Amino acid sequence: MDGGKLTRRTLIAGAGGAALTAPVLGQKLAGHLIDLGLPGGPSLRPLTPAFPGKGEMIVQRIRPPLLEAPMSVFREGVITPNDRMFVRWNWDMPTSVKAADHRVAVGGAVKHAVSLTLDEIASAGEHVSVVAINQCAGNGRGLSDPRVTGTQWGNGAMGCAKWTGVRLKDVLAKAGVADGAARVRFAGLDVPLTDGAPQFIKSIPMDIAMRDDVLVAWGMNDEPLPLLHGFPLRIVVPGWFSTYWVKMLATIEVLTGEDDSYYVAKSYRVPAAPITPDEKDFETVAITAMPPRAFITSHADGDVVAKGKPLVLEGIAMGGEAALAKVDLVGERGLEIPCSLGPDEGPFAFRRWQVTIPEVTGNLAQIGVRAANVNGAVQPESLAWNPSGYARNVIERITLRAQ
Ligand SMILES: Nc1nc2c(c(=O)[nH]1)N[C@H]1C(S)=C(S)[C@@H](COP(=O)(O)O)O[C@H]1N2
Ligand SMILES: [Mo]
Repeated sequence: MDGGKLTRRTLIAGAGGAALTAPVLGQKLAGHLIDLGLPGGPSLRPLTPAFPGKGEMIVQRIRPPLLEAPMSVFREGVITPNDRMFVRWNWDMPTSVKAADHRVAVGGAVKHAVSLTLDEIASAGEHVSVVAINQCAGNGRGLSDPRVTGTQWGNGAMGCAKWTGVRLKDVLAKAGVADGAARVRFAGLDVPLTDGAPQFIKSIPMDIAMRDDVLVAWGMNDEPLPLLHGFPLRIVVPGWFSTYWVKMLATIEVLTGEDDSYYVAKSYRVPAAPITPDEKDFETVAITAMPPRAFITSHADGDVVAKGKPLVLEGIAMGGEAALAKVDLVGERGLEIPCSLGPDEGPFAFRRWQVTIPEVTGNLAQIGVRAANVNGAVQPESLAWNPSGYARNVIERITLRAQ
C-alpha cells in the first residue's frame, strides 16, 4: 500500500459528475460472436467495443449491464485497464451521478449519525492504495457441469486494479462505532427494478471492516471510478469476492446483530459441506474470502503447438485471501512442473507465471495450472459443485495438439 496519487483536490476536480449513455434494452450492439466454451447450454456471446465507456467486452446482458472481459485481456499484464474491467449490476444502475450532491450516510449503531460529502470522505483519513482483484462470486459459473442458474459467465468476471481511497475505519470514526457493533452494511444508489424485490445491500463482519486495507475508494487505476464501477465511491475488500464491494456507496450502517437481509441471509451462499447435484436440504454459509486460482493465457484449448520444440506457457494466478505461494503445471501421467512467478504487486493482485516444457513430444492432454496460497489452500482437481456455481476454483484444463 502506498499513499495514493489522488490528492483531495484532484478527487474533487475529477468528480464533477459522471454520466453514461445507457444502451436501451433490446438494442443491438455491433460486434461478432465469441464462444465461451460453456458446456450444456448456449455458448456464443457478442464481443463488442460498442458498449458506452468500454473497450471490447463480452455482453452477457445489456440492462442492467453484465459485461465480461475476454480472456485475451489477461495476457496483457496484471492490471486490468478500466475499460476492460468486467461489469456487474444486480439491479438497474443510475446513469448519472452528481458529485456535489452526493452524500454518504453513516448510521445505525454509531455514537452520532453523520451525512458526509465527498470532500469530508476524502479528508477522513490517510489516502491509501491497494492493488486487488475484483472477482464476481459467480465467475466461471457457466463452466459448471451440471449446469447451474445465474449469469453464465466464462472466467472473465474478474480483473485487477489499483484502488485508492480512505480506510473504511476512518470513515466509521467520523460517526463513532457504538458498543456491541457486529457488522457493517452498505447500500448503493441503485434500487430494485421490481416492487417488493430486495435492495442490493451487503454487510461484512466488524473485524473485516476495521482492516487497514478495506477502503472507501474513489480511484481506480489513478482515475476517478467510472460510473459503471461505482462512481463516486465504492467499498473495496481485498481478498473477498466483490459482491461485498458495494458501488455508488450511499449508506453505511453499523449493525449489532446478524444481517438477515436477502443478499446476505438468503443469497450468495454455498453448501457448508460438499453436496451432490441432487441434494436439496443442506446447511449453507455465506461466500466470503476467495480461494487461489490460476489460468493459462498464452494458449487456448485445442491450440496447435510445434512438436520437437520447447514450449513456453504463460498466464496469471491469484492467491485469493492470502498471497500466492506457488503455481505448478500439472497434467496426465504425473506431469508436474513448478512455474516461475513474475513481479509481486501485493498479496491481492494477479501475478504472472511462466513455465518452459523443454521439448514437446506429443499432444499435451488435459494440462492445467494449480495455484496455492501461503495459507496452504490449493486448487482442487475436481469441481466443488454448488447450485449457484459460486467460488469456482477447480484446476482449469486445456488440451494442446502437437504437430
Ligand atoms: N451498488 C451495487 N454494488 C455492487 C453490485 C450491485 O449490483 N450494486 N454488484 C456487486 C457484485 S455481485 C459484483 S461482482 C461487483 C462487480 O463490480 P464491477 O462491476 O466494478 O466489476 O459489484 C458489486 N457491487
Ligand atoms: Mo458478483
